[in-house]
Amino acid sequence: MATVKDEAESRPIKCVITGDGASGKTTLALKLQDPDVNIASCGYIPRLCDLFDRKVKLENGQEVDVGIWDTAEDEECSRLIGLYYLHADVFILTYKVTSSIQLDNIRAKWADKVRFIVPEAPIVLVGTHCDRNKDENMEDLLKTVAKDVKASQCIEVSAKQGTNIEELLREAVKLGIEFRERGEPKIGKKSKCHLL
Ligand SMILES: Nc1nc2c(ncn2[C@@H]2O[C@H](COP(=O)(O)OP(=O)(O)OP(=O)(O)O)[C@@H](O)[C@H]2O)c(=O)[nH]1
Ligand SMILES: [Mg+2]
Repeated sequence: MATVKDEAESRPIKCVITGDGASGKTTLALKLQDPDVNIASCGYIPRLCDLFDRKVKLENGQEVDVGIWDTAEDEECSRLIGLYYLHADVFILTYKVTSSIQLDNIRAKWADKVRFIVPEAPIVLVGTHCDRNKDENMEDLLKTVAKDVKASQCIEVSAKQGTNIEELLREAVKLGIEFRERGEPKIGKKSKCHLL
């Protein structure tokens, strides 16, 4: 007979995407769910918050169910956002590589919000829109922010061009599995930024 623990362990990995408005969360969630989706013509109508399911095959052949939770910076969603964060296995915190303000807001706002609900969960800092020119000083700021929020990983992606989308998903899933299995991700040990 399955126990409550077994059921908890067989839940899909919960991956929550959060960050400033217009930082590319919904576009990224759609692309993570289906790498072949044509963002420009998919006809998706954004809602408050949304959940997308996907199966991911890891390098070791293991197939993992993932729930990708998109959130919005909307006023109504802000009130409920803690509920969306509950039981997350991994957080993707987004900022546009063209905006040092959005990156700074990760430290000033978003990391505290997620750590308040799931203090030890791994955080992946994701610079979106990497098909565009970066803001000056971004690399230095990224190093500081990643250290301050104890990010487990930093990746730049472009949902428009499909850059690093699968890499991000596999990395997030690995961190989520590790967090769930051991309950102690590698936060605080090292903060490595892979600008792929
Ligand atoms: N050039 C470029 N544009 C992108 C990329 N990802 C998203 N966008 C565009 O950025 C805009 C905002 O993207 P959304 O995905 O709606 O942003 P969001 O974070 O979900 O916004 P809220 O739901 O309002 O918080 C849209 O016009 C997207 O088409 C990208 O990788 N490159
Ligand atoms: Mg959105």
